Amino acid sequence: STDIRSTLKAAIPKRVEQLQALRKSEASLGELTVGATIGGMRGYKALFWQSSQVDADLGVTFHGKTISDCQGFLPKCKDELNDPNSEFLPESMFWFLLTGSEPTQQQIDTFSAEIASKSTLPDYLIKVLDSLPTTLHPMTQLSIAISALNNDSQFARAYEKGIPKSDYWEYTLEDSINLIAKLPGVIGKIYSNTYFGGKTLGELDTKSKDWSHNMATVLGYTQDSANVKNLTAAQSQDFINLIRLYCALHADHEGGNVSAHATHLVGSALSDAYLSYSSGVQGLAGPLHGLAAQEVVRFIVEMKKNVTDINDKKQIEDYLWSLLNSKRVIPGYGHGVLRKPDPRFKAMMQFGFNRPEEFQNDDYFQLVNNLSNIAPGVLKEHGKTKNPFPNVDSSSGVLFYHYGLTELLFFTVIFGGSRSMGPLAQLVWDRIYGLPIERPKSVTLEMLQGLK
Ligand code: AMX
Repeated sequence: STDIRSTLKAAIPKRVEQLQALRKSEASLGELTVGATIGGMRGYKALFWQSSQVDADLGVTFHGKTISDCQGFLPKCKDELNDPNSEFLPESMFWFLLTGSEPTQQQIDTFSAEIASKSTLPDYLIKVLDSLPTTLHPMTQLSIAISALNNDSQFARAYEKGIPKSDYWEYTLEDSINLIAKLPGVIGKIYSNTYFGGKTLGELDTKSKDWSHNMATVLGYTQDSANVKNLTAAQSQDFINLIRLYCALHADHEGGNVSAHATHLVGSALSDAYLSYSSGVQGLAGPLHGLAAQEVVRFIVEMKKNVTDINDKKQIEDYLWSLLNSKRVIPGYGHGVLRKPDPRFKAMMQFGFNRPEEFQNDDYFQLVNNLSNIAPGVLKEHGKTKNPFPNVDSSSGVLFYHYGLTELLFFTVIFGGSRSMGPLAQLVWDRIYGLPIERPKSVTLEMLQGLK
C-alpha cells in the first residue's frame, strides 16, 4: 500500500499536463462589472480551486462527491469499523482532497498514526501560548500559535538555502502535515489556558489515536469517569464523533470563502504553510464567516430566554422580527453562494436526530430545528437576504453546547482546526502547478465614474 506522498506523486503528471494545456486559454469566464467589483466580487469566477465546489442548490461537493457519498466511502477509525455511529475521519477527507483518490482503510490507518506521531507541541510554542493573556480571543491565540510554528517550517528553511521550484511542493506538504498534526494539541492548550488555568485536561496519544480523538481528549473528553466534563464514556465517544463529522465537513468549501481565499492569497507570495493558514484563521475569526458559530448559540440561548414556548411559531416569528427591525442579522442564515439549505446543516442535524436519547429533550437543539422551519419564511418576507435558509453554523454550536463545550468563543477554534485541511491541500497543489503570485488590478473611484 502506498503512502500519502507517493499517492499524490502519482496523481501529479496528468493534472499538471491538463492545467498546462489551459495556461494560455483565452476562453471567457464572464464579464466584470462595476457593481460586482464594489460588491464583494460576488459571482466572479476569478479563483482556481481544485478539490471542492459549491453549487448554489446542491451545496458542497468534494472532487464531485456529496457529503453522503463521503460518509459512505471515506475510511473510519480502525478500532470502530463495526460501530454504526462512528463517523469517517477528517484525515480521510484530507487525503481525498489532496490526492483526489479514495484512500484504503490501511492507508488511513498509517496516515492517522503518522499524524498522531507528529502531534507533540514544541516547547517554544507552549511558552508562546503560556505568555498570552487569557482574555485574548481564542481565535487570536490560534493564529498566533500557527504563525509561531513557522519556526519549524521546512519550506522556509529550504527556500532560504535555495531549492528548485519543482521541489517546493514537497516541503509544503511536509509543513502542511506537521501543521495539521499539531492542531489538536494547540487547540487543547488554548482551551486549557483560557478556561482552566492551564490545567491539563487530557493527554495526546501519539501512537494509536486518530486526530479527532486526540482533539476531544485534550479538550477534556476523556473516556474515564473522572473527566472534567462529567460525561459518561458513551457521551465522550459521541463528542469524538461530533468532532470527526464537524471537522470533515468543514474542511473545505471551495476557494472564495474568506479563510480559503486568504490562505491562497498569502500563500501565493510563497509564504509557508504556517503563515498562509494563520491568515486564513484571522479571516475565519470574522463574525460574518467562522465566528457566526459562536453568534448562533448566543442568539439561541437569548431567544430561549425570550420565548415561553419553543414550539410557539408566533413567538419565534416575533422574536426574529424584533431582531430584523433593529437592523440585526439572523445568525446562521444566509450565504454568499448557496441558495438552498446547506447540506452540512442537514448532516449536522442528523447527528442529533440519530441520538434521540440525547437530543429529544434538548431545548436548544429543538429550537434550532424549529427555527429552520420558521426563519426562512420571515427572511423571505423581509425580502433582503438572497438565501433565507440555514447555513452550517446554525446547527454545529448547539451540538457542542449539548456535550458541555459551553465556551462560545471556542467554537470557531474547532472550525479553525478543520478548515486547515482544504486550503492546505490546495496550497500544496498551488506549489505543484507553480502558480504565480496573485496580484489583481484595482481601480479608483474616479476610474469607475469615468466608465458611466
Ligand atoms: N439576517 C438578516 N439580514 C441578512 C441575513 C440574515 N441572516 N443575511 C443577509 N442579510 C441581508 C444582508 O445584510 C444584506 O443587507 P444590506 O443589503 O442591507 O447590506 C442583504 O441581506 C443581502 O445580502 P446577501 O447577498 O443575501 O448576503 P451576502 O452574500 O452579502 O452575505 C452572509 C452572506 C452569510 C455574510 C450573510 O447572509 C449574513 O450576514 N448572515 C448572518 C451571519 C452568518 O450566518 N454567517 C455565517 C456564514 C457561513 C460561514 O462562513 N461560516
